[in-house]
Amino acid sequence: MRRQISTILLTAALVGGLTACGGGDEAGSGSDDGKITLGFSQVGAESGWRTANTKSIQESAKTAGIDLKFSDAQQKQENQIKAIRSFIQQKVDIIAFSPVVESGWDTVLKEAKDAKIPVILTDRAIDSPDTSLYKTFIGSDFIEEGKKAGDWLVKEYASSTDPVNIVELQGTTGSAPANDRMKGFGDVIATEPKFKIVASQTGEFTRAKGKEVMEAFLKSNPDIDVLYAHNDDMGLGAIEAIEGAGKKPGTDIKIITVDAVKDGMQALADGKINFIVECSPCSAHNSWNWSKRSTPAKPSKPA
Ligand code: GYE
Repeated sequence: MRRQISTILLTAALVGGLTACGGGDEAGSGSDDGKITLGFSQVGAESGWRTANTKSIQESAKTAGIDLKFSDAQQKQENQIKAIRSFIQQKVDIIAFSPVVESGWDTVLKEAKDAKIPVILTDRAIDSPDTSLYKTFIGSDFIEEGKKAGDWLVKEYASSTDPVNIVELQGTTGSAPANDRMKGFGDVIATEPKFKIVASQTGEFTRAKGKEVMEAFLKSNPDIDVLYAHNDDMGLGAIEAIEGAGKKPGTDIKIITVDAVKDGMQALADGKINFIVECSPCSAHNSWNWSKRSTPAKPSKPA
C-alpha cells in the first residue's frame, strides 16, 4: 500500500514538475522515446534507511515507466554537485536529489534553473531562501521526530528528580536530519533541568562510526543514563560498544533511535533499544504520511 502511494506521489510530483516547467522544447529532452528521464543523486549507502530508500526510488521509477539515471554520492556534496551538472549536460527532463547537507546548493541549482530543468528535493531539505530553485520538497519533518524522542524521555523519567545524563550520536554534520533531530529533542528536554547532554558528536549515520564514538563516550563519561542516536544504525553500533564495555544496552543505558529499519526493530524487540521514532523510507511522506506514529517500546505480535 505504502509503495503504491509512493509511486503515485512520485509520479505525480514528477509529471507535475514537468508540466509546471512549461512543456517540451523548453525542458531538457534526455530521450526521444516519450519516456521521462529522471536524474537522481542519492546521498550514499550509509544506513539501512538509505538502502531501503534507494530501492523504493528504483522500484517506483520502474513502475512509473521512468528512465532513471541514478548516481551515488558516497556522502560527499562535491559528488552530488558533479552528478547534478552531468544531469544538466545530459539534458534530463527532471532532476531529483536528497541533499547530503543543507547549505551550498544555490549555484548548481541556478544552473539547473537556467537550463529549465525542474528540481525536486527528496527526503532532505536545503536552507536556501530562494525557493524558486526547486519545484517541491517531499520528505519528513525531522524536528517533529526529535520532539517525539524527547517526549518519550520526559515521560520515561517523569517520576524521577535525579539528574539524567544523556549522550547524543548526531547524524551527518550539516545535514537536515542531524540539525533538526538535535533541535527537536533539545527543545523538549530543555524544559526540565534534570536532563543534561553530557556529550554530543557525529556518528555520520553509520554503524561503524556509531560504535567508535560510543566507545569514546563510555571512556570519558562513567555515568551515562541515556543514548539518543539520530538513526538506528548508529544505535546498533553503539550497542556493540556498550556490550563491549560490559554494560547492558536498554537497561544500564536506555537507547532512543530514529528510523525503524528491520535490525533496529529487532533490537527493540530484544529490549536493547527502548524507543524508536519511525521515519519511513518507502513512502513519499508528505505531511499526512510522515512519522506521526512512534513505535511502542515492545511491539505486539501481529494477530
Ligand atoms: O534517518 C538516516 C539516513 O535523511 C531521513 O538519512 C534520512 C536519514 C536517515 O542515513 O538513517
